[in-house]
Amino acid sequence: MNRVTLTRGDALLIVDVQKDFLPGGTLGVAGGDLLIPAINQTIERFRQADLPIYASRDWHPLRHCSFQEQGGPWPPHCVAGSPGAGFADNLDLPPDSQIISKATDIRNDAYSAFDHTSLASRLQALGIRRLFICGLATEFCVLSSTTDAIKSGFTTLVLGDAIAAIENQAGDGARAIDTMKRAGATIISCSNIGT
Ligand code: VGL
Ligand code: ZN
Repeated sequence: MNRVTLTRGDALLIVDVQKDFLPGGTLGVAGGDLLIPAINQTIERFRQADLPIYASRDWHPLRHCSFQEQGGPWPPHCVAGSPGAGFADNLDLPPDSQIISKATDIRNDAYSAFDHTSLASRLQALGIRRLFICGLATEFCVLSSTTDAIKSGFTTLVLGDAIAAIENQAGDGARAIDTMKRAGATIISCSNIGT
C-alpha cells in the first residue's frame, strides 16, 4: 500500500481501547496492549493535521444482556463508570477527542460505534468523507463499525497493524479482515499515513 496523505475530510475512529479489553482485563484481548504505540503515533498525525479524533467505548449498564449471568456470551466487562471501562492509561487521547459511548441499553448489545449513537451525523456535520479505524476487537466492534461506516457512505480505511482479535475460534480475526475488505474497506498500516 502506498502512502496515504491526510487531508481535510479525514477523521480517526479508535474503537474500544479500554482496560477490560487489554491483557489483565475481564475480556482481555491478547496483544491488545501492543497496539497502543501505533495508535498513539496515528493520534499524533491526526492531531498535527488538525483532524478530528473519535474514541468509542463499550459502556454497559450493570447486568447488561451480553453478560453471562444474564444469558449472554461475555464475562462482565466495560460497566459504565467502572475502572475497567476506562480508556487504556497509556492511550494519548487529546482532550478534545470526541467520545462515543455505545451498548448503553441493558436489553440490547451493540458492537458498532454507529449503532444507536450520533457518530454518523456528527461525522457528516463536519464534512468527513474518509474514516480511519483502529482498535478492539477485530471481529466484533472493529468489524461492525467498519461495515457500518461503509454503509453510511464513508471511504473506510482500517489500520491493520492497530487492531487485535479475540479469536474465540482460530482465524476469526483473519476472516473479519477478509469480510471488511469484501465490504469495501482498505487495509493499511499506520506507517503508511503521512501528512
Ligand atoms: C466487544 C465483545 C463484547 C468489542 C464489545 O469491543 O469488540 N467485544 N463487547
Ligand atoms: Zn461489550
